[in-house]
Amino acid sequence: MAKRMLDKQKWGWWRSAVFYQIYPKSFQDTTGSGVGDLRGIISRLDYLEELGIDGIWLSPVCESPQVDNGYDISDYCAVDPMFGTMEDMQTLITEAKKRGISIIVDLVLNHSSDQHRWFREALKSRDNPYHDYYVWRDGDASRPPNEMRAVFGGSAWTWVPHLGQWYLHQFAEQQPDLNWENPAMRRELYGFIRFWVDLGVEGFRLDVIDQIAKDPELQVTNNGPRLHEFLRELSAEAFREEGLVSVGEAWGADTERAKLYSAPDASEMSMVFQFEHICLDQEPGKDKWDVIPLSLPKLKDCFRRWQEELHGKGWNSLFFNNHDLPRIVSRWGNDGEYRVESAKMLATMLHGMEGTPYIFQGEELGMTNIRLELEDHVDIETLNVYRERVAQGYDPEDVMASIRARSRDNARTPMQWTAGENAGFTTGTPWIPVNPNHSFINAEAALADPDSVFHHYQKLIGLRKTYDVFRDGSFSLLCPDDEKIFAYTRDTEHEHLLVVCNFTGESLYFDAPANFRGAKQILSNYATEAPELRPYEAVMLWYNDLERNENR
Ligand code: TEU
Repeated sequence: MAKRMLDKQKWGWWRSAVFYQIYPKSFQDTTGSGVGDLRGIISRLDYLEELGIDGIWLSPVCESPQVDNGYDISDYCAVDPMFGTMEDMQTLITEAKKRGISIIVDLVLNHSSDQHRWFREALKSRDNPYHDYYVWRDGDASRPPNEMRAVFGGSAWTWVPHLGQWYLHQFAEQQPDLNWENPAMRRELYGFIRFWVDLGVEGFRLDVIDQIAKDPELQVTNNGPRLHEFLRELSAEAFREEGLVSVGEAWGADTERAKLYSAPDASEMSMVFQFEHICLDQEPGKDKWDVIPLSLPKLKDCFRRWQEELHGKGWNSLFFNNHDLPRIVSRWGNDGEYRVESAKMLATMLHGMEGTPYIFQGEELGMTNIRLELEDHVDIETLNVYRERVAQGYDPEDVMASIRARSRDNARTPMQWTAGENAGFTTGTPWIPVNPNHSFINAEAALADPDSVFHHYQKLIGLRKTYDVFRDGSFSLLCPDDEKIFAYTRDTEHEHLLVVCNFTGESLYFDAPANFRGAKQILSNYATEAPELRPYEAVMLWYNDLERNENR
């Protein structure tokens, strides 16, 4: 299918686009260091062009001590030497653009690294001009200001004896939170953003943007009192003028908030990237490590609500995977016998909806979770939870079971390019183990097989560019209580799309709505048609009632 280029001068081009997330550390190494690099990404642009994507969300490549794999930035305007040089970055932007691919960079504006010049200055004295760039509380060493916990474990406060103060960090101790109440700090951040705009990037993914407006007294930092005011200023100062795409990561967004974030007047951001559909398998009051069974009706209801409420009023991201989440085929699919079918089915279900789809590297190959021993894990969150839970008396075997299901390292194993050594990712020693299943799950094999998961994603991307109903259609959920089938329609005035997905390994029957009788099957994950829905089968039917009437 020939790639249809989007007119990126037009506001809202990203509503017809499909993005691809690259986690640079694990994508392609060209130096033998065992860590992916920018030249590696450049060498794989043809592959991404063939897939058909319109933009790359690049996880952070700025200078960083890598305590949290680059989400701890020590210089916002420098490329970490581990990934290459600023020249490599420039080449990546230019080469991607030639292929119709925009580069969207990750902005970590909620916190910096403790190695950032600002924080080092801030530590010098309470009167240092940079001291107020961070969030401090006076007190004494014996008792943190409150009970707030850090996402990666322990208290969210760290004591600095020579200042007699605590500083706030919602994530690791080495990721002090920035003080957005300070206007000089905010202005400096906008300057960094303009630096990247001048370099040629076409948008930004804003890390934990709902956590920037803090009110630590409340012990909750999501959706703080001045959040939307800050976002409007950020947008006006840094990207609204040029119509650059901006994607806000917001774990705390409900549909009402999301409408503010992604209002069509572009006063805040282009779209919201929220996680309600991901957190459904988490019980209230428990955390993600307490794995509970999945409920398809709950998942459907969640998608229905977001689809209905944002239609015409906001814009959502569509994703199942990113660098923080386990592989979807190992969660909602079947990573054994029906890996290929279920990977395609999940993609079909997601890409048929309203929003901008994101493919996380390797998802287009149907990459799976990995089974690692504790000593092979790298992620700070994973290692901390093991330590904490075992100390609390949990059975280490149980803790390992939830780590295998939930660890972020599942997403971070190297991209599987070939069946050869280290999956073609590196000639050195990979920084994190390569999944042994690269012997049969790899890009080389996928490209050679017309029925591969890769080619299914390629078709989905092509369909989104062919039929406006993918962007514009209103959503209606069918059979909401069915525990095995996810089916919905999308409708514009004349175009109609039906998506039917079997979430089980059984054959099932499904009665398509009468108006779809005789409609064209535009996609399926089986080579032949059958009266029943086979294991993990997914189909898309489409018709345009104007064309139909003409044919009559
Ligand atoms: O993630 C935000 C975030 O809250 C996650 O860390 C999430 O809570 C966690 O994965 C759940 O287990 C962003 C980045 O995507 C993540 O990689 C960073 O570690 C984090 O922010 C801090 O910058």
